[in-house]
Amino acid sequence: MPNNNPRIILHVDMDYFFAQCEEREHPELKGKPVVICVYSGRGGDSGAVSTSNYEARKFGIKAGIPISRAKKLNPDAIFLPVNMELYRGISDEVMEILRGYCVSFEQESVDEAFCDITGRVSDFDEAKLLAMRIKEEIRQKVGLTCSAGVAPNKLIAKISSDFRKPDGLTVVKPDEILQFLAPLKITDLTGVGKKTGERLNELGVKTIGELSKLPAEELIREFGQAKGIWLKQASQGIDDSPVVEREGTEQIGRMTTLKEDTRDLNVILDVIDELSEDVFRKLEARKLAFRSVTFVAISTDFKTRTKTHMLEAPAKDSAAIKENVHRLAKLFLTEHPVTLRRVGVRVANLTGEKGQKTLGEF
Ligand code: DGT
Ligand code: CA
Ligand code: CA
Repeated sequence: MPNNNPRIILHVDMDYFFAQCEEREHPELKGKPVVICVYSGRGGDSGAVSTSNYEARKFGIKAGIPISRAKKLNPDAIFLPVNMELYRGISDEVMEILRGYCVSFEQESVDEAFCDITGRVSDFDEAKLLAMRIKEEIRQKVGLTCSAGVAPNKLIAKISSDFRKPDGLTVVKPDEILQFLAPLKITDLTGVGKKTGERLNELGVKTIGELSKLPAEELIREFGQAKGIWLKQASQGIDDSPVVEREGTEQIGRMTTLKEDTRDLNVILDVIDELSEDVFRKLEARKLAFRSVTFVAISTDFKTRTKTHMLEAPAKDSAAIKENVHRLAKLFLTEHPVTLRRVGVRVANLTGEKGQKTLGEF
């Protein structure tokens, strides 16, 4: 592609992700301060805050602070333990939607992804409309808000998704990059950590604009060749890294809410057959095989549980999905005396046509 045709990259980051997942599962929490805690296992309140919703942030409760301190800041906040299964399930729902819109896709963490939408839209104005549509689809289908950034590369897309939060959308066109970056703090530059930030501050550099004016030689002297050059380029918004699927992260799944809460095996099997067909169609379209099959169950008490089976060899037929997920669902119901609200089917450990990993490594 000629250089005068800019890439168009979308970055999506879910708002106060773990806490927002809990709000979705427990609507009565909405409007109250919610704090998600990683308990250290040493008893009592020992441990740290993983994240908090915006109501809790008003009290100064944020990721990384000790739980005991959070409790002092607001003893009436709702404190919940991390429920990673729930967040992964919801993350899969979001990623599945995003994947549908992009030429290439890269999940960056449980709540973040890059989509290369070059060619899917003809310019940045169309890209903005697409980003709005994707945000709306996530809101309707998943029930969560997110913040998005659209820019000519991953670096600027990520910074712009963080620019207005929550529920934000920031578009930075190629000729707006320098003016967008100039006033931002150097630590807003993804990849510039606390230590580098402090060193740059000592050199009298506070903003990205100021950083971009330092001679490359000075940065190289200070930080070494690779990092010096990177800092010089990043401060000018230059980033050529491609959007590529990360190995092992890819899963294909479908979830649905049951018409009525039930633990009737036949009803559940009918629903998971339909979900399995959907999953199979997606695999078939991309000629992918899978090695693991997962049954996802969300019970009426809002707990998400999964059961996974690893196949001995990769499979690519719908029967292998259905048979395994049937067995897992039966097993699940015998093991758990619960009534189900939502169910899902998911396959993972995906491989390409010839059996190699979907990415790189042979
Ligand atoms: P945001 O994006 O500012 O609206 O808020 P979050 O909570 O989505 O923050 P983000 O995107 O940095 O992190 C996504 C999730 O990852 C977050 O909901 C909880 C988890 N997480 C973030 N920071 C920490 C941390 O320091 N420790 C642990 N255990 N989990 C974290
Ligand atoms: Ca987030
Ligand atoms: Ca994030």
